[in-house]
This record gives sequence, C-alpha cells and structure tokens, in this order.
Amino acid sequence: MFVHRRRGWEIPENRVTPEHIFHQRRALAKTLAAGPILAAAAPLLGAGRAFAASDPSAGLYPVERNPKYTVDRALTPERIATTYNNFYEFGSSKQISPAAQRLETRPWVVEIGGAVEKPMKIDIDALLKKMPLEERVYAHRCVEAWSMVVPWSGFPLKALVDFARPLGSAKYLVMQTFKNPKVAPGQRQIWYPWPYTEGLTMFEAVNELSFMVTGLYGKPVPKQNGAPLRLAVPWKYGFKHVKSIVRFEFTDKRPVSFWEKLQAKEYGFWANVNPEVAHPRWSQASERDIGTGERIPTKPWNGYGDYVAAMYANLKGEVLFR
Ligand SMILES: Nc1nc2c(c(=O)[nH]1)N[C@H]1C(S)=C(S)[C@@H](COP(=O)(O)O)O[C@H]1N2
Ligand SMILES: [Mo]
Repeated sequence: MFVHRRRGWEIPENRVTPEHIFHQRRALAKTLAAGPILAAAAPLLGAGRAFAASDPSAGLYPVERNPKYTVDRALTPERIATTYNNFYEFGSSKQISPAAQRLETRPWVVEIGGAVEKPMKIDIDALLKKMPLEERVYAHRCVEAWSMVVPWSGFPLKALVDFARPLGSAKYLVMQTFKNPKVAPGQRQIWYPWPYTEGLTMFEAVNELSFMVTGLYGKPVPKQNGAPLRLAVPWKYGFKHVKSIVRFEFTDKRPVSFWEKLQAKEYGFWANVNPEVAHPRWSQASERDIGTGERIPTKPWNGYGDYVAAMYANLKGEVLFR
C-alpha cells in the first residue's frame, strides 16, 4: 500500500524508528543473510513447515475442495503466495514472512461481542471443531494491482455468524487483528491506527462467498498469511482481508477501517473490485499475476459478480469501488 500524504512514514526509517527496533532489524537482516547456511543444515525446517508440524490443527488438513469455487487461471505457487505478503504489523515491505514467525498463534482466543445474544470467548481449536471446513480456490486481488490464485481452507463466515447469534439490531460485523507491539514491530509505529480493523455489512458477511480462512495449500494457514484466522472476500480488494483476527463485533455503526482512517480518499469501506474505477493514483484496469508475472485484465467484482452484484443494486449513492 502506498500512502501519499506527507506523514511520518515518508521519513527515512532510521529517523522515525526507535533505536532498539532499528538494531533489531539489522540483526534480522544478518540472520536472513545467514539463511542459506541454516537451510543447508536443516533442509526440512523451512519456517512454514516447522510451524505446520507443531500446529495442533495440522491434522485437520487437507480438507475436501468445494468444486463450486474455482478460477480459470493457474494456482499461484505456494512458495510465492507465502513469501510475497502485506502484513503491516510486521513491516511495510512484501518480505515480512520471517518477521511474522514471531507471532504466537497458540493459545489463541477469539472474542465475539457487541449486538449478540451472549458475548463469548472461544479458543480457536474449539471453534475449528464446530465449523464446517472445506477448501475453495479464490482469486485474490490487491488494490496495488497484483493478484494471485490460492486454495484457502476454512469455513463460510455465515457459519460463524449463525454460531454468534447476532441481535436484529446488528447491521455490520467488525473484525480486528491482535495488538501486541512486543511481537509486531509495525505496531510500535504509533501513527498507524492499530489494531487493524475491517468490517462488512451483515448482508455481505452472510454472502456465500465470505470465507474465514484457517488453512492454505492443504495445511494450517502460515503466520504471514494471517494465522490462525483471516478473512477472504474475493470480490473486494485485498485490504479487506483482515488477518490474525482476535475479535468479532456486531454493531449498528459502520466501522472506519485501518486504511480508511489513514487515507479515506483512496481506501473506502466498500472496496469492491472494478477495472473501470481507477485508484486516485493508478489504473485498476489490469493486474499482475504474481505467479506467472503476466499482466491480465481485471474483471468487474474480480469475476464474482453473479454472487454479489445484486447486494449493491440499491446502494448507487455509495462509493462502492474504492
Ligand atoms: N492485519 C492485517 N491484515 C491485512 C493486512 C495488514 O497489513 N494487516 N494487509 C491486507 C492487504 S493490503 C492484503 S493485499 C492482504 C494480503 O494477504 P496475503 O499476504 O495473504 O496475500 O492482507 C490484508 N490483510
Ligand atoms: Mo492489498
């Protein structure tokens, strides 16, 4: 994401970063430089692999693929989808996967509150046992005009909504990422409105495409991709896909999301994919597939119009495509 008002993040990083973090980064850079040696010593212990083996949910995967959700493009290689990421909690580059390994994803408690019959806290592994797991291949289109095609595992968000039993007054579902600046260096950059927050209307939340991701490529979802629980709403830009969720809140008030707070003219609430509506600073007409490197035309609603366009028929006054 490129934010372009003159703000703290445009100052060279050694001036805005507290000293100790700057030194930690240099230490990390050294560790990375030593990578090939470590890799040679332990060829089977790539970060993602080691995590999958120790994850208590590892035995749940792979789950059966739902043939209804496929994409007419090649799957993005796993290595690429798991090493080219946006996760600002761990840095603003795409290469945050090593830093994200510091996130501890067990125990992981998910809070469900706001306008519900009974607020609750539930452990992720207990939740996984209650939810109907399946695999879906979805196209994933970032607002920065790159995209990938990935096999997510998880469950329909509607199953979680039914489980939460929201009250009739609920109009929106707000989802929030963890906040722990001790493990997530990005969260020490206080000019960002942490924790990362996103939301959907209740109509969107119960749409059949809205999916809670718990796995990727037939394994638990890696930390850098939002373990242990992240959202996938494939007709919307990638920034709606909030990662590493700890809280669901049902409310009658439209939330202001992370990027909207930073730059409302560029990143809105609806964020539906539309090749004809340019971002203020670049075209959205095409996208680069990060697997093949090819530039391909972007589809309206990212190709999912049959599932979702009707939801917006009466919302013409809204800024739906940003
Ligand atoms: N908590 C959190 N969630 C996030 C982000 C982030 O920075 N923090 N980035 C978003 C953006 S811009 C994109 S494109 C996707 C990237 O998901 P991926 O790394 O699995 O491809 O995550 C989204 N979810
Ligand atoms: Mo994105």
